[in-house]
Amino acid sequence: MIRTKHPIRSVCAAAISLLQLVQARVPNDSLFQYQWPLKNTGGQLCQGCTVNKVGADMHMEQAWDITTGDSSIIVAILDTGCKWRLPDFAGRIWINKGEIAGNGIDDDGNGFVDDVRGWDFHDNDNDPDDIDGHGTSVASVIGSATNDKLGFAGVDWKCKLMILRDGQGDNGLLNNSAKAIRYAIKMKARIINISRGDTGAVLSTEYKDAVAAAIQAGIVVVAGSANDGVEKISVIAQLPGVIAVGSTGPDDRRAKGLNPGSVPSNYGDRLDLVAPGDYIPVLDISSAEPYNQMASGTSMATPHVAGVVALLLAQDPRRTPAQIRDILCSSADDLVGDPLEDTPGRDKYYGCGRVNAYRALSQVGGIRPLPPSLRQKLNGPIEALNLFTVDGRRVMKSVPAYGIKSFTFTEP
Ligand SMILES: [Ca+2]
Ligand SMILES: [Ca+2]
Ligand SMILES: [Ca+2]
Ligand SMILES: [Ca+2]
Repeated sequence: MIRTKHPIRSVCAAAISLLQLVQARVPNDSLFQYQWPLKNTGGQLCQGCTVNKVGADMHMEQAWDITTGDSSIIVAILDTGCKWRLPDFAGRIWINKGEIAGNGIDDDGNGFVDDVRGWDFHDNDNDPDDIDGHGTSVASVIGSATNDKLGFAGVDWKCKLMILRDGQGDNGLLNNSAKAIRYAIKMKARIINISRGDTGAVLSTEYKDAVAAAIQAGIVVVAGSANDGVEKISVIAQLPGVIAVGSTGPDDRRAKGLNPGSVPSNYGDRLDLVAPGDYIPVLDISSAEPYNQMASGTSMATPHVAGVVALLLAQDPRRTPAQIRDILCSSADDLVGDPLEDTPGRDKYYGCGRVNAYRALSQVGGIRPLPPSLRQKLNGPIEALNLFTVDGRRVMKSVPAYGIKSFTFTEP
């Protein structure tokens, strides 16, 4: 009789250890609790925000139990640069190991002198620092130093951020971007993040060729759908093979700009999927305190997807851009948004649905092809990031100031 207890105990112990195997991995970053895109606990985010919905998130805690990333995966960020000296980027910035700093020599022969940490294609120098703030915010979503007890967690904990400054605010020239894409190809990036939504621009052959070459080289290119709230997808996001990303809020619905601080998300048949983009806690450079602001727009949705792509490539670096897009699409959460827009299956407002990192990483095989994309007629302004403070001080662009009283970051 007594002996039979041992097997039962063993079974119980095995069941407990199995439960422990699938439990969530929670980073110790001090402000993780505010990062609703990673885990949405439903708490109030800010005054005037859309209501937070429990589970309206990318399911990162479960995803990180599968992988937290790989330091060999390089994510190129084409943006306004990055305030890479911030402590919450420690260890995350890509370093060109073939280049010796400060000797005035192009040691690795890639055509750029002393390009130790990316390149500034706007000023044509080797310091892709950020004086705008947009690129820093984007970079913080993908790859804030994670599990370092400080500030934010990134979607990916280990990938390296290749900082390629190709513009300054809205004045970036796309011919700088084409050069930056060529650099990313040459220096073996696996992902290119383009948080830029231009529905009116005529893209140069140089630019289109560079994007096509990147995808041909196996680079996953992710771009935002643009921020006008209309049925027009950015000319960049609709290039063949590019993953087109729209924006949702903490209620899992498409961002419509109806509440203060919300920035409306463009939609259309070419949209691939949506990701959290409204009210995103981000690193900010407008004051000495980098942790008191949120940002909204498809600019913020795009790096959430880029971060998940980095995890998918960490899981299997052989995956092609088309396979990555199919995995993201077939694993996205359908029917979580506004029922009038998020109809069963793919729709023009949510694409395949809201990105779900855990389901994406759980889905080994089972890839299904996507329907061919439709061409869209294009017109409209270049997108802007709406960055605002918790106390209502307007920092940049787009919407009027408003007061947020309940959103306060506190260091433990
Ligand atoms: Ca060089
Ligand atoms: Ca050098
Ligand atoms: Ca951190
Ligand atoms: Ca749907």
